[in-house]
Amino acid sequence: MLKVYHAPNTRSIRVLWLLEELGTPYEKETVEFDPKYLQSDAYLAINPLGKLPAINDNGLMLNESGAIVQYILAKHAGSHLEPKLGTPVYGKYLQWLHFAEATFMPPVSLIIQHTFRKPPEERVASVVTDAQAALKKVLTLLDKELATKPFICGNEFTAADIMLGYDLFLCNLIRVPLAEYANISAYFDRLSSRPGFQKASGK
Ligand SMILES: N[C@@H](CCC(=O)N[C@@H](CS)C(=O)NCC(=O)O)C(=O)O
Repeated sequence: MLKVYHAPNTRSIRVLWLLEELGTPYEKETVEFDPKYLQSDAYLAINPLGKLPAINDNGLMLNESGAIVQYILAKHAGSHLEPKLGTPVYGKYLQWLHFAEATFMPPVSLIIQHTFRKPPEERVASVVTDAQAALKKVLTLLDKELATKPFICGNEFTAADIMLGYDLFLCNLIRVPLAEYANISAYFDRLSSRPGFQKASGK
């Protein structure tokens, strides 16, 4: 059975949420989100980068959340969580799926690092200012996209919403003022009321 290594509030929420939406059985191992454990030989044997998430699917180890999401979906080809291959919306779906980690997350991670994680003497205020400006562009774009549709690909909830939903969960956690973006706020309410999200995020 597919095993997911998880820690609360981390990107492993994306994987658990996807599995919950698919209704597929899985095993969850909750690990300590502590550098000592993540850099231990025991955990580095699971993920050589010492990060979360990681999965073990019958000996196949993967550790990049977007790739894990695509891998699991490929095993559930034709599921309700992806638009049909070959349709124009499929291209948009892939773009949003990857936008979540490749474009949305970097400024969020920089804000977290330089506001909470690094020791105060290593925090750089201008990094935070620049990251906030980059994040504002991302949120403005997303808010505009969501003006006319309930989910990022239209009327149907897809795995791209799972990828983006985690980003918004994290924004909320670090008090990014999402209330300034009416469409995003309504979207996040829709996403976070789903039982799969609530189970995955421990809410
Ligand atoms: N691009 C990777 C990022 C993984 C990542 O940075 N995970 C964070 C938790 S959300 C982590 O484990 N951080 C621990 C560290 O960097 O020491 C993914 O999407 O899986």
